[in-house]
Amino acid sequence: MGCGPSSPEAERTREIDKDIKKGQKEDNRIIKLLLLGAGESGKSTIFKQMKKMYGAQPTDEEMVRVTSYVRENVINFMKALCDAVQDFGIDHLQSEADVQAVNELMDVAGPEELTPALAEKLLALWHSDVVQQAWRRRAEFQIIESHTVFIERVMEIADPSYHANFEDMLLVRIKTSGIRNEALEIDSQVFHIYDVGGQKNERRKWIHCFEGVTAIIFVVGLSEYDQVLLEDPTKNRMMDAIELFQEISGSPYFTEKPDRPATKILVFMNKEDLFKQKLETGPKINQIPEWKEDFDSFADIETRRLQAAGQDASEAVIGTNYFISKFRAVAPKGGEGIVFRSTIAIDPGNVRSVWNVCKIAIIEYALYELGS
Ligand SMILES: Nc1nc2c(ncn2[C@@H]2O[C@H](COP(=O)(O)OP(=O)(O)OP(=O)(O)O)[C@@H](O)[C@H]2O)c(=O)[nH]1
Ligand SMILES: [Mg+2]
Repeated sequence: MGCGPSSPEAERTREIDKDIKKGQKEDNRIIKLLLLGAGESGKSTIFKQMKKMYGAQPTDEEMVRVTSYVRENVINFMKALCDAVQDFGIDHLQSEADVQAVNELMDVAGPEELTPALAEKLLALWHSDVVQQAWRRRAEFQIIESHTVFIERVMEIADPSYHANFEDMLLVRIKTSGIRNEALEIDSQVFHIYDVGGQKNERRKWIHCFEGVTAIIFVVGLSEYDQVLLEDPTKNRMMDAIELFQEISGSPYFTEKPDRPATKILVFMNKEDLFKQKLETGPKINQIPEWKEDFDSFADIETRRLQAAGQDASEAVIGTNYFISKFRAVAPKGGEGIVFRSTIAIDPGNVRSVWNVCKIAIIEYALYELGS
């Protein structure tokens, strides 16, 4: 090896090396963010909020689709309740008008059949004693809990002039199948955000987006501590989320390696609004078989800790901290470095304020830890 003037070949090699390095640097500047979590936890709702915040507005075509889905969601909501009334054997309490309304509803084949006349009957049915009895036992069957908002507004939704707005778009339930992604510019950084389907049969597809991930937002349905999976009625949803989190947080794709640091993990304890409502009116955490063994002892210690620190020791805070402790316990190094936040994905103000803090953590992590 000499130190003399470089040959044209050596010069070209140097140029190519420089180009590769530049390309790698530019690639590194792209922040790859995955939204992971079980089905119905709220991933797509957060994805929609992010797209809206950073300029990707829903198209007219999408809103027409949402309008139709809202109508379908409200029909499915009432059908699920009527099925439950029958399954629970509480139909003997029904009035003749209720029986007719149920029969009419069960014949409805599509969203276009939701007429104002049917809507009126559905609203009366929803407020009837029998349906409310079934509603109180909703953990025993599958229903989208947030769709009380739709049934209360069914007269407006059934009106031919109804067009869904962005709030409705956040509330609507459309199951994700496969992987969606969107490139968004956030604070001068390019984020590639991935939204995946969370039901069990969707999870095997996730691996296709596991390379080169900067950060993961793992979404948990906090209010689902008393519910079972749609795809497996023997499995408690919160327990499934904890087991899934154990797999993800310990996956070799995301843990630290000699040539790269670990993927940044944030956990959104979502559906805080439904969680608080459920703690007031539904079963308590210590009544659920999966949690009753150690919840009370955790709550005792946690209450004393929070009170001594002069902090909010409400049932919701203690419940949230209890589940956070379960997630930490299954993560590597006791969940060190993992950020937990309570969220309400259907509330734009809430998501914006939580995201404003989280995005800084992600960008700083990408810039300093990953050295891009
Ligand atoms: N009240 C309330 N409803 C929520 C919240 N987050 C999500 N939802 C509703 O819960 C339902 C499921 O949310 P999605 O965002 O579709 O859930 P997902 O995780 O994308 O589900 P998959 O696509 O099956 O994996 C929708 O009807 C949402 O509107 C929340 O914080 N509060
Ligand atoms: Mg989804």
